[in-house]
Amino acid sequence: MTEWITHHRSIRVFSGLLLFMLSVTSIAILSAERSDPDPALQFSDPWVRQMPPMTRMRAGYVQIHNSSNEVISIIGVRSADFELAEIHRSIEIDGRYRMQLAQPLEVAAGHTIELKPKGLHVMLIRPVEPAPEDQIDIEFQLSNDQSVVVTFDIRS
Ligand SMILES: [Cu+2]
Repeated sequence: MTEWITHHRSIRVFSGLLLFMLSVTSIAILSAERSDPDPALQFSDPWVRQMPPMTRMRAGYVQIHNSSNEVISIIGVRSADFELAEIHRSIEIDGRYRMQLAQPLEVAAGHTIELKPKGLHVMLIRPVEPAPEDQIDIEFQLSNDQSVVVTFDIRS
């Protein structure tokens, strides 16, 4: 009888722990998808160039304005639709374009930077099947611990 009570108690402790772990997991998922309501950086005119479905890489473009009074850096980007996302800079060397990693990307206080063709871009690498057709959500992680989810339109 004593043994049964002990056993019963441990099940209750275990299910309590399981519930706790589940709620921590859901909080983590919610915060990963949540945009901060008043982010230091504002994103405008976000778009990704339409590519054939089999293309392994896409480029995203957007204007980024820093409305705060301090330097804010973009320290990471990610999208659930791609295995990997990075900010790159295209540079022309001897008439050929090459790309280099441009992270962290600093935006000076009060300034606007433009990610545009042949310049800075968000590189989206290896789409998760099925490849998105209309819109792509990209999350920007900022140096002030804010994160911003921006919906990019796919355009030709
Ligand atoms: Cu690139």
